[in-house]
Amino acid sequence: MARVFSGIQPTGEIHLGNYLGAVRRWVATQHDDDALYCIVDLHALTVPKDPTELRAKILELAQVLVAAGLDPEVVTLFAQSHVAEHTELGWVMECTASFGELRRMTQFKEKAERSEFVSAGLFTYPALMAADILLYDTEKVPVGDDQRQHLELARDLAVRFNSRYGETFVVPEAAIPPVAARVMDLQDPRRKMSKSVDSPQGTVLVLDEPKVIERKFKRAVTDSESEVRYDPEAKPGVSNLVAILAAATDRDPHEVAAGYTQYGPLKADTAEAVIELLRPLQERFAELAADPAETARILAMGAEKARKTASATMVRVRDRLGLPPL
Ligand code: ATP
Ligand code: LTN
Repeated sequence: MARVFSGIQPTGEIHLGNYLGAVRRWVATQHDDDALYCIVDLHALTVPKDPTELRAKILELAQVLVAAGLDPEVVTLFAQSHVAEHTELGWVMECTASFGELRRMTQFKEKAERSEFVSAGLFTYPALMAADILLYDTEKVPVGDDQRQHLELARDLAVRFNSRYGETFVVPEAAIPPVAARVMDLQDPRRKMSKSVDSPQGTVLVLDEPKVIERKFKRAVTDSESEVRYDPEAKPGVSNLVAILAAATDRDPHEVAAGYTQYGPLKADTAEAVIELLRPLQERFAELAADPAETARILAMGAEKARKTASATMVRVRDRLGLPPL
């Protein structure tokens, strides 16, 4: 069984892009791999957050992940801040990465441009992400395409550390979905659906009520011609709808497109497929949300499992670096 690790930020609401691009695949492969899924709450602190809101978001995210079908008895589901080794190795990774390397990260450049206050943590974010991955001898990291550059850095840091101090870390591989798992915004289909961009009508949340989902799809931006075709370059809006319907019903997008001649029925069927896809998740979420103590127990159990591997890795790292043993 391959060791798998991935992370998701407890910021904003989980949307259809997170679900189709990441979470659904985590659920589908949970029995084939030895997987850890981490709610990266320390990464969320790179941008100032309201404490009450953050506390609620962490619980809600854990509940959504379990409601989506992740079984906390099968995978290790935990909060990053519960395992102190993440920050410890994060510092070591900051001392392994160069300033120039971090400065080249495109996510940093984009987020820094959009922000008034740019924290030092936003800059060193990829070093903490490398630590998350390397702590667990991770072989595969399932992420969306947007994380490719961060993963390359994690690999470079593992190789550099190993060559400076001797074999310590497994060098991880990215597992990026073969079919374009990049869900686009329904109002601006040239931009990916995102938690941190304000586009309430363009973002379908996994916890949206059926009526709301229906309305968002009905108002989705298409284009002036009326032909239905899967062609993301020339027809990004229509192709996004086709891709969502194809993903929701496990079909090929070209085959899906061939079944339609008008936008109206395509929108209606996509909305219905998404509503049906999310229905079981929404029902389970309602039960889990009613019992926050159970969610806290799940996270505590996950942290305990994660800590075992993480602390063994840190013993090795300290020894390699010449730091005194604990
Ligand atoms: P932000 O908008 O703040 O960057 P995000 O919506 O990208 O947040 P993350 O928590 O950073 O969400 O990512 C969780 C996972 O979801 C990652 O593996 C990421 O690659 C994937 N993901 C995010 N947005 C999309 C999308 N539109 N389509 C497919 N996958 C996505
Ligand atoms: N940077 C990622 C979240 C993340 C992550 C990780 C993903 C933090 N640590 C480790 C994979 C492995 C994001 O913004 N999606």
